[in-house]
Amino acid sequence: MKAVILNSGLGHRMGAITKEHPKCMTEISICDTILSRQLNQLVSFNISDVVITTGYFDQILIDYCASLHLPLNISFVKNPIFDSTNYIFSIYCAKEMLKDDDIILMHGDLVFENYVLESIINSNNSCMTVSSTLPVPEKDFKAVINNGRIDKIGIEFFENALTAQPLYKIKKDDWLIWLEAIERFCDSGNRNCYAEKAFNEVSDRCIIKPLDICNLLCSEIDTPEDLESVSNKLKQADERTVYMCFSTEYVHSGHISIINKAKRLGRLIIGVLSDEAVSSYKRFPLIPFDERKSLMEHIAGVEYVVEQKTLSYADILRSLKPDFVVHGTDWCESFQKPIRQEVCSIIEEYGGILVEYPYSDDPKYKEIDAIHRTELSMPDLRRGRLRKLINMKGLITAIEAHSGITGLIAEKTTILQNGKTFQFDAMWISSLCDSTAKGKPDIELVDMTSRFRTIDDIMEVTTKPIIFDGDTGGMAEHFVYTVRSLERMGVSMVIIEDKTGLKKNSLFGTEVKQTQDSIENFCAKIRAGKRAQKTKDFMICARIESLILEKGIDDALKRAFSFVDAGADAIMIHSRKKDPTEIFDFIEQFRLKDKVTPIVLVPTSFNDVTEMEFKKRGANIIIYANQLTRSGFPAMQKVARSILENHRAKECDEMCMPIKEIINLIPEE
Ligand code: SPV
Ligand code: MG
Repeated sequence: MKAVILNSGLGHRMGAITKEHPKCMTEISICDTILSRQLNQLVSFNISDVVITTGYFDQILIDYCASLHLPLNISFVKNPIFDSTNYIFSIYCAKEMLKDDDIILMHGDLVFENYVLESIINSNNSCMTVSSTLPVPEKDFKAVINNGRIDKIGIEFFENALTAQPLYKIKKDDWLIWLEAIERFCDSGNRNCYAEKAFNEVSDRCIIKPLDICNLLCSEIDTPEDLESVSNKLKQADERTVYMCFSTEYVHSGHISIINKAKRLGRLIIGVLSDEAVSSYKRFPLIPFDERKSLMEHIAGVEYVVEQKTLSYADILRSLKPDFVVHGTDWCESFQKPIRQEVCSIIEEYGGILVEYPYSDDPKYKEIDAIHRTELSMPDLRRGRLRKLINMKGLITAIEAHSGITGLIAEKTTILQNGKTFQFDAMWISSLCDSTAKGKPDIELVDMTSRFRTIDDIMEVTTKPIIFDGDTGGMAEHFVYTVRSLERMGVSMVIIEDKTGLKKNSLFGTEVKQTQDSIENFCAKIRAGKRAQKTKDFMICARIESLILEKGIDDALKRAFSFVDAGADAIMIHSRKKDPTEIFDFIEQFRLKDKVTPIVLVPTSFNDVTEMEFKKRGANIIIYANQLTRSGFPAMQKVARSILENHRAKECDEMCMPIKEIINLIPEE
């Protein structure tokens, strides 16, 4: 693309200002003339070929351009009869240079802001800037618009006309038509009119669309009064703010490229997503908020950095009211679509503009992302993340996983609700579900080697922290080996229950024979486990079965305090009652004495209590212990029955996940 700047005119209406130099060299701010600003703008949009038509003070103009030392390839074409012709003839003089490319055509006295130039450059069709919000001028250029395209351009038309500025992008094919008309005009001696007069004769073939820039700055300077008003408008335009939000932990060339584009539009404010917001929709950030913020603060041209606490932009946009919000086009189709819609409606409230740049899906960026994912799944990083999440969020959630595929469901399921995203924070490797998947009863029959195999399957395809259901922990002498193995694998927490003998699932309660271990024995097991562990991240959680075995709250509390004294990093209190009262009472009384030890709950029975309520009362980990298993198997039974009943699979097809979705869930690399 080539730029053409028409600078042959006299600019006599500027009076003394243009006594010693052409109009385009008029200063419009402390650092710019009209021309230096235009040329710098072209440089910032990577347009390097420029044709400037000259006339009046041509050598001064040429020397001035050289003095700017810009990386531009400028060709100067002098209109030898500039004082007796109009710019139609200047274009005619330059015609041979203008036949091989799309062009950006502008008058030399035009001042416009970067977003206007960007919109022109990015337009897919030939276009001219018009404004639907500014009053239609008496004397200046107007464009007559019919059926979404420009029919006529001139000062004399009023019907269906909008105010228009001579800033165009003309695609090569359209330009050759217009240029031919210009040639015809000039060859027949018609050299003293606007070049647009020639366009008006071919507008049925040269398709130029109006590009509505509303109130953005794009004005010509014809008089000293124009100069004052445009300079003032320019000051306002220079104050425009741009907002972009990042969750990234590293900055690559793709980020720098979009930041540079955003900076062109105004003063760039960067929002950095809080750790909580990042982990709610993506994954736990390896680099904490403060470091990510500082990373952004050190990028040249970033005005300042703010924390964005939710994925939703609502609060931040309402408080900052940026003129532009910049984002990659990737959110048009991703689960962030509703976030985008919300941004659009909020900025509409105050007249902001959403600017979207193509999202770079360069494989090298995907590679960096994959490396990060791999890092997150490494034992050391995965293990420590549970504690960090509890500290960060106060209350975290875990869902059961018993295989690679259920692990992927736990890993990837994300929902967007009221501008916030929700994911499970961790995975629970339930003894009940692990046994059930193997068709075995939950009586510690599935041995540790097999249970570890399940963990390995899940770990291989996920990154989230793992809480392992260690049943009774077995004998203390065995438990120490379990602790070390789990720790080595990168499991974050083991929960062992204070039962002994043949363990039965707690949800059977007193319907089956279950024996609670003595406080002394169980404390000894906890101590042995704590002594055995090698890292400080690993957590041993003591699970108290007093309520399951109907021994009452006092027994549960006594055990809880003893287990914490023995070194338990967390306690789990279990109940199989629908009514949560005893759980609430336990938490209340436990918290009177112990404000810090995390409390774990498995609300399978008392399932009408919300996470918010548990958090308010002082719980820290909520485990959805068996819902994937309990929902998956009935669906399978139904499908199996349907095939038997119909002697074919057609009837059950609707109940089945499309193969494409399976492919989405399970990536190949
Ligand atoms: C499990 O999921 O295996 C548990 C929790 O231990 S519960 O089934 O509620 O006992
Ligand atoms: Mg269990």
